[in-house]
Amino acid sequence: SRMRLLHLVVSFLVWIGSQAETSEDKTDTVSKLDPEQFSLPQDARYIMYDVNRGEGFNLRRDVHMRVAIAVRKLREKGVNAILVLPPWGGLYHWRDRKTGVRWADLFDVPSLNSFVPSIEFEQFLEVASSPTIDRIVYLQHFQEGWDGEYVMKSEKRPCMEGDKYYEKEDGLWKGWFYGLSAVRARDLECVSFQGDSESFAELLARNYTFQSIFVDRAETMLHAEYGGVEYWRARRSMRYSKLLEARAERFIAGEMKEEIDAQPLTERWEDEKASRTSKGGSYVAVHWRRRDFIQAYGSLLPSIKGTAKQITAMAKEFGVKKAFVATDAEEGDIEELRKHLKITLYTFRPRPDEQLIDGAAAIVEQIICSWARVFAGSYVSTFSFRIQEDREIRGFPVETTFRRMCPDDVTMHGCEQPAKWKIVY
Ligand SMILES: Nc1nc2c(ncn2[C@@H]2O[C@H](COP(=O)(O)OP(=O)(O)OP(=O)(O)O)[C@@H](O)[C@H]2O)c(=O)[nH]1
Ligand SMILES: *[C@@H]1O[C@H](CO)[C@@H](O)[C@H](O)[C@H]1NC(C)=O
Repeated sequence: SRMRLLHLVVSFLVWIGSQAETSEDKTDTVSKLDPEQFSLPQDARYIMYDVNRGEGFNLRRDVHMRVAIAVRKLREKGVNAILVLPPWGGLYHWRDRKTGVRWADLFDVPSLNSFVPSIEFEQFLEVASSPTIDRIVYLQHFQEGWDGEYVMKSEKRPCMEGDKYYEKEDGLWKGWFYGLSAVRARDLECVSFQGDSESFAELLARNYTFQSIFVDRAETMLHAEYGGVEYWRARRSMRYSKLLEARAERFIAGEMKEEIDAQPLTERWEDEKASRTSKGGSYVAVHWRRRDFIQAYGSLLPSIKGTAKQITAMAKEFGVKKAFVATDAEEGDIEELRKHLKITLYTFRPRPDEQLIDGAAAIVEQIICSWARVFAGSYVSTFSFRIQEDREIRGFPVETTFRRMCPDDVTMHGCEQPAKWKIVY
């Protein structure tokens, strides 16, 4: 554990060093730390969070950005706050039922760390003197609703439901801390909260002294500016793990025999520049969300035949003969789709010996979609939204990105196209 602690301190010094290099960058003064006045872990404040249990992976990524932005704002207020990355797991859509998945298995943690200091939960447990968190703050709504106008407010209130998820044992609170059974919390309080990452940072700075705090139902906190510069900075720092990027590249080159032909990522996300010149491989990509979405949105989604028709039309429009489909569909449905298509259909399925977890395979599919000549997503799917963002970051023309698959009967259901959340720098 001493070795690991040393490793953590070293990575922090590296991180501080990387901040120093960018000292000309006037927009990025927040994360700068003075190593003379800063020692680990004494004056650090650890912030961890969780999201409503039923929420899926890609909405959780969005909540992560809200929290990361809040932690940055807290640092601007002079608090040496460090974001603890919540292990992934217990997700409804992951059929392998994996828990305790580290962020490093899916994302580029050094990149996240250069937006706001971030450590894995297991590293937190190593630096913390005990696996006991100071306080759980359970965010809830105001029971009386929001009275017409939306104002930022927060107030400690009796728990409406928060205490049902925790149980007191030997004077400490027990609950779901990412499935790690030894973790406890000293205090639990419920806070009725109506506000964004800015007002949340204010609340933390003003009302709490803590060494470690666990914010439950973090999705209650809204974005201060959805689609604004800070949003995109957080999003750009959320790069995928290099291994998964490489896996997607191998698939495109090896299986699809295509070239990527997109603006390469710069070494650091901070150096990325606006561009609209990427062409992408000569294939169309579609996110074809099935399973629970069919129950939820039924007639707003295309049938299998309708899907084939739209893929064919899009391939024709862009003059390509290959299609990649990211999908959670049953194999039988994919086979049927293939029968309706004259062009070659590709799907990504990892080999068993690769030991790629469900969550990682899904990301590989997202990456492959993000490098296509054109992409069409599924209606209101956050999985699709994240692909659109990746294409914005990678410099694709807007008209190749913000599309969706339409229902068969457009005259009856319409086919409103997705909002164009264009990247801003
Ligand atoms: N491999 C793979 N998995 C997918 C695909 N679409 C959805 N999934 C899985 O299902 C999950 C979908 O949940 P989210 O990531 O929350 O996205 P969403 O489409 O908004 O779904 P909801 O959470 O149900 O609203 C993904 O994270 C994957 O685990 C796909 O095209 N390929
Ligand atoms: C935070 O502190 C202020 C001022 O002391 C108080 O009015 C407010 O109720 C507190 N909020 C919470 C959520 O504890």
